[in-house]
Amino acid sequence: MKSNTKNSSQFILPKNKIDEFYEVGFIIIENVFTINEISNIIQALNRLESTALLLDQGMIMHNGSQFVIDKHSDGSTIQTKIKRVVWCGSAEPKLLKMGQDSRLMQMAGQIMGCNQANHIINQVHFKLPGDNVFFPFHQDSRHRGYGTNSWKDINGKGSYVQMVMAIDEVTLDNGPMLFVPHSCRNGHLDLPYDEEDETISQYFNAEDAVPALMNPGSVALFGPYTIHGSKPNKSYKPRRVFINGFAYPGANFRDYPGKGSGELIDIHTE
Ligand SMILES: O=C(O)CCC(=O)C(=O)O
Repeated sequence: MKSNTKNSSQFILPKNKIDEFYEVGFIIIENVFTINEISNIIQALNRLESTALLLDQGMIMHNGSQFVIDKHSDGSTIQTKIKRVVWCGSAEPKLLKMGQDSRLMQMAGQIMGCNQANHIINQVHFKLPGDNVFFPFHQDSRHRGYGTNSWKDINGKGSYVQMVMAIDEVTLDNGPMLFVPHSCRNGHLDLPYDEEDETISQYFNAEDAVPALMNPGSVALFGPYTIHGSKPNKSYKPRRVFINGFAYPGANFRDYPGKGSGELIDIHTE
């Protein structure tokens, strides 16, 4: 078990924000991280991107992180699409430290009502211009294995929180995350993970989804049942996000890829 020590002052979420998290399904907390901290994260992301260019395609374990990469040739050059880097903090320890920063951990504790949490997601999405990376509408409860032996909802409220930190400015053009307000109220729906599957429209109306526009350093928080997705980046600038996910102790039974993933972390409130 590890304790989060960095920046150990109290970071308090107002009660109305916690209520909004459970009622609307997502909240955005602005300016959680400073521009200096974001610059440090960018240096780590640049190194991960350079590494990805040298790796084969597929799901490649490298330095304890899983790089998910597509490569294709356009005739003369090889194009690399980095879909995600899972448990990125093994290859770049600074990202593990930032992912367990006390501001994130304290928000996780206040939302889930716990003083420890399992850190199960520590991931980067690059979404570079022209890479056509997108994420079909889904609930994270599917990825966590709700309804199977992989997950037990211990706190009766989903037992999970995902936090997406904006590294670049997130605009309407660069593929912002799209959240369907109040979709969390219906619990786990077992949605098909496929944009083409028309049965998905019986569960929600994609036109209701709202974009999460954020400045670098802001963090979007959402629960396991909130329906969300994102479209490709149509701009000329990257839309990188750094994602961390925390489970209520005892909720998760799945092993996630990455050296050290799933660690139980103590949450200090002062
Ligand atoms: O990076 C994105 O746009 C999608 C992220 C996402 O779907 C998630 O964090 O569950």
